[in-house]
Amino acid sequence: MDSSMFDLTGKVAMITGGAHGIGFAIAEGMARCGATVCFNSSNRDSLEKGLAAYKAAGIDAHGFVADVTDEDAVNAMVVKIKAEVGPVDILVNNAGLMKRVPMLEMSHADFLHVIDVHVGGAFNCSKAVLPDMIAKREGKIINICSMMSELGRETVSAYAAAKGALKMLTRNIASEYGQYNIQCNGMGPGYIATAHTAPLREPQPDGSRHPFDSFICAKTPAGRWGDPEDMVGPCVFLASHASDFVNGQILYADGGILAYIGRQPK
Ligand code: GCO
Repeated sequence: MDSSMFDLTGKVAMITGGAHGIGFAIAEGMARCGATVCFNSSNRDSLEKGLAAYKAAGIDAHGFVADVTDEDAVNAMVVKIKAEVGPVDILVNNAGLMKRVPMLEMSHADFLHVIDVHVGGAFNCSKAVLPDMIAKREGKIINICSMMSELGRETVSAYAAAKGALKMLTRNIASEYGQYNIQCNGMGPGYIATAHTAPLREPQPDGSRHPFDSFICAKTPAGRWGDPEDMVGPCVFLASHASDFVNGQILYADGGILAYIGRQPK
């Protein structure tokens, strides 16, 4: 084995929700390691912004509008990718959304929608790409989990339920398809500085730090929020031959927050 074990040259990578944030960073990193990048957005406006961002980064990405909760749209997208680019070798189930609402104030419909995007979307996309991976006797599926796959906190009941379910879907895909040399693992970000977490970091009206910002930095050994770029190495590892005997695992790129009781207040 040598460094080529991390090389993704010749691989087709599909990153759902890859127009921005962590998904974009992962896709860009995989492109830098040789992969051809495909991504989807749920709407044309987000897709165009994503395509412009990839072009600005010097990456010739293939973009598609598809709602991951719509199985027919996902199947049509995967057929189109196979025809235009090639069969998907690496699937990153990244698409998701957040509704920070106390459970007692959340409707059943909103709860189910959060679950459907994170879990139903991963189910639909994995089901669409698995047949070609089985035929090739090779494939990588990476589910973007979360610290909320392990921990709860106020106002994120739907998101935590979804990320917990995604952890178990990861283990089940690994169990069902490992026999075909397909590896399905999760990557669990810690608290990452993106638009998704911007409301948790905004300075207070008096200019002081958001209490949650201070809280997370005290709970993270590194004393900082992660960057989307911190997610790239773990995902390239899970997408590459370097992880061919890693299956059903959740790799946390969280700065150590899950291992740490937290820094004593001064
Ligand atoms: C929140 C955050 C978290 C992080 C991430 C942690 O509201 O607590 O949005 O959910 O985004 O998922 O892994």
